[in-house]
Amino acid sequence: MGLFQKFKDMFSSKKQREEELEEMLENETEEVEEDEEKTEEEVEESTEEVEDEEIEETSDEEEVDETEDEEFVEESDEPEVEEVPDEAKEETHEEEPEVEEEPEEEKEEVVEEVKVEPKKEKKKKGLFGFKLSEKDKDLLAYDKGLEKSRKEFVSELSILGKKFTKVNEEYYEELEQLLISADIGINTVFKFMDRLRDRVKHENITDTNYLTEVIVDELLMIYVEGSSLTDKINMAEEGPTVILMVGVNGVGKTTTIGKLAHKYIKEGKKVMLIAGDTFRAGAVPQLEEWANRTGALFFGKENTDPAGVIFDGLVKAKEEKVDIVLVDTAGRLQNKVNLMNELEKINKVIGRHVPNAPHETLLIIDATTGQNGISQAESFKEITNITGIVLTKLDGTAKGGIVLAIKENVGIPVKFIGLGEQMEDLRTFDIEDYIYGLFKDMM
Ligand SMILES: Nc1nc2c(ncn2[C@@H]2O[C@H](COP(=O)(O)OP(=O)(O)OP(=O)(O)O)[C@@H](O)[C@H]2O)c(=O)[nH]1
Ligand SMILES: [Mg+2]
Repeated sequence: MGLFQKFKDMFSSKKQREEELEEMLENETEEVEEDEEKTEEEVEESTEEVEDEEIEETSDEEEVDETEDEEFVEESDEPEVEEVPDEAKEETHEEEPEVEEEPEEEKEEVVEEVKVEPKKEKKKKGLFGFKLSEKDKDLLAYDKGLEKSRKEFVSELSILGKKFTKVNEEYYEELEQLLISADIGINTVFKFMDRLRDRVKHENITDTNYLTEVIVDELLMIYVEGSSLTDKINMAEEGPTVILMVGVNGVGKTTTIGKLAHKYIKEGKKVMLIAGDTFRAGAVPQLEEWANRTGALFFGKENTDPAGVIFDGLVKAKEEKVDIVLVDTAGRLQNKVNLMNELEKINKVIGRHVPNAPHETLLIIDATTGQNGISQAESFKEITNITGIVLTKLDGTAKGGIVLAIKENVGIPVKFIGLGEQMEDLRTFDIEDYIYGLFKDMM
């Protein structure tokens, strides 16, 4: 069975690793539960342990309160506990509802109560904490982010195979509907159905269960076919790499910039965010907040000309020897000519300042908008030179088939996918992980 079998074999190691991870997760949860039953000293010990790990893990999450008293911390070895001067106690009570009474003699007890907190943190973080390799994180992020598509589309497909005992017209009609509702794109679906009918005739297939495998095989063929499109990000050989983000309102441009900043900073790069969306109220501070959260440099001014801000930002980026500049833009497509002119101006400014820049122009598409997203991609392609697509909010849709439609209709590589709202939830698009995330229940 062609590709299907090949993938099945190829994925056996992924499956095995996934099982290992699941087992680890189970153990981790048990471990935490056991922890909760530990005696007081044990709790104290384990808290120290967790804390060490926590400091590394959460240094960029601003969890450690810097206002706490150093002496007190040394004594109790517990950064989460703030010193409570007698006169300030009343106030603290309001902020910390768990701490009810706090006379001097009960302080010890209170400290213990608060000390239990890092354990909860550990439980919540589970496998996404500090133990996993990037590859493991990919596997789990794809698994979780594609759950909706997998559960709906793929299980519907299996049900279809069971519902019909024979391949007939009615079966084809339901299958066609199913593919269309998964946002595979009408043209792709028609082509696919023609190919499938041919194959059924040719190989004389009558068994619908077997046909389900053939369908997956054919879908994989579309995914893989001619996949010479590169998903690599074009990096500058010298000076800053400039990445421009475009896309209509609310698709996730600013969030994606935050996620990319986090990714590159983790890789040791110096990153600057430039707020080229100077018009929408709140857009500039929103980006600045991402800069603060990720530790990126920031450049932005409200109510000015975007090209001007980008110009000044790039001067600063060169001075500061920044490796990667991520430029946010306003998401307006109401007037195509205006948008085209503005992007042209922005591109000129960038190109004049940094040779061969922008190195990437990434179009952000919200996967939950389905075919609308495909039309946006087609429009933007006419307006400017899009070098890659970031498909966001895949975690919020059962229509994972949109990746296929983009490939067939737009012909621009998907370079990243968004699988959630957090910094960690951006993943480099990997066709194997994607296929596995979608079809693993059938493999
Ligand atoms: N579930 C989920 N939500 C996402 C993802 N990416 C972005 N979002 C959410 O989508 C919403 C819009 O994101 P923004 O980054 O503000 O979108 P934008 O394109 O910058 O919007 P404008 O600046 O208004 O044009 C926010 O609530 C994000 O948290 C994703 O991959 N998954
Ligand atoms: Mg924005």
